[in-house]
Amino acid sequence: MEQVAVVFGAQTLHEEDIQEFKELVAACDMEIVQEFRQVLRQIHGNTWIGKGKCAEIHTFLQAHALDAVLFFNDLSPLQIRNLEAYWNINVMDRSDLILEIFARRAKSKAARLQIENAQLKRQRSRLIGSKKHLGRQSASGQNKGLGEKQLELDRRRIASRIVSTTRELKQLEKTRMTQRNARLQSRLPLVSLIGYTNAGKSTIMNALLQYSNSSKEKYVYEKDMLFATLDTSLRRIDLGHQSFLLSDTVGFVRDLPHELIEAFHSTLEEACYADLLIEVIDTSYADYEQQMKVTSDTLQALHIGNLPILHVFNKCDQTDIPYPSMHGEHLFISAKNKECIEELINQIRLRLFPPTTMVKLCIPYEKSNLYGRLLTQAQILQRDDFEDGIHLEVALPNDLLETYKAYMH
Ligand SMILES: Nc1nc2c(ncn2[C@@H]2O[C@H](COP(=O)(O)OP(=O)(O)OP(=O)(O)O)[C@@H](O)[C@H]2O)c(=O)[nH]1
Ligand SMILES: [Mg+2]
Repeated sequence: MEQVAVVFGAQTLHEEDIQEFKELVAACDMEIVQEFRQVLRQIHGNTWIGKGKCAEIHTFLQAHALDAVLFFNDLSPLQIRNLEAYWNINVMDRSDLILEIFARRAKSKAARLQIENAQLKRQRSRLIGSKKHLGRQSASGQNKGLGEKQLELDRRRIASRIVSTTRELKQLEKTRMTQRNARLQSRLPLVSLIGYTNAGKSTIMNALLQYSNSSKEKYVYEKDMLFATLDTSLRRIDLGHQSFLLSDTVGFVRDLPHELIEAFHSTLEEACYADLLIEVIDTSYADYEQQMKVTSDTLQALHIGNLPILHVFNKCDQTDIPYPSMHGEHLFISAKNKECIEELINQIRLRLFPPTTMVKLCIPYEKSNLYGRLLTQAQILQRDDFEDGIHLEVALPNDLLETYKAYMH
């Protein structure tokens, strides 16, 4: 396991944000050996933190062999380069850390390519900065040819890899589009689980899979860890004669690196076609309202803020809130409780499937176009052909009862 030091430097430091950052470090499988904190009166352009703190960290690093220093905030390419040169160690900021979590643990080909692409773009922006830096160095006569040649080689390598990953991603997008069209033709409605990381999305997906008696191989990974899920999974949920598709995907976190929002866009595009979004909220977390704000801001950034949404306040077993209970569009549950999952299913059913009544119809053969229409509007449970026409047993949406009244028998 890599050993790292962490620097918390900001004008205000909130304990929950510090805790969340430590959980991100753990999700990247790194061990924090030392923490440094500094409440900054002002941000220092070259190094973010002050001179004295830089020197203190330098002394610490000389006495301890660490793998990296992580910053709680984002840094500019110049700040990273200055700090790396001073401390002679790998320096990562918050965005680097989040991208690294994905790079280490994402499994699907699309997710891996998206992250590689995002990381390459960050590397490129750092190289652009270092041109000036090397320029200054060469003016004083140090390593002129060598540094510039290496820089040029790095730049070319990165540029060509960006081109090839972008091309591969486009190809994968085409495949996904074909799959999506097939799905749209299947006419199964799609429900997408979204929300802040660690809210319980995957746990809810597994509970719904269990409810619909799916085999255990279909279950997804759930764990008390930030970014436990890094790839999208799509599963079919069968409820007697009604079915829908359910997608589980990456959770959100505050201040996502913008390269990652871009990468999320294609991962989350499935959600753009959802008939219903289920936003899962960790109600046991003190500041869950802030997390809801992050989710709604991310949905806006992805242009899917206007889809129908059911808010599911999860983990009520760790609060005083009674559950299951429904208040407007807010459902309070615990994913670990069977009665709650039944109530969730009820709420999904109400939103996806209009209420129906079982009726028996007789459609004369000369009205076969009516039969064709019925196939798209209602669920046909039985068909028998008699002399006077097609006899059907149908689950008919209530708003169509009037239309087919003349054919009931
Ligand atoms: N007490 C309690 N724990 C829960 C509940 N729902 C989920 N958990 C736990 O919360 C942790 C996170 O659950 P996940 O389902 O992995 O969360 P997620 O939203 O998929 O998280 P990411 O994939 O990281 O975005 C797990 O340890 C679950 O067992 C609940 O209703 N009550
Ligand atoms: Mg998950």
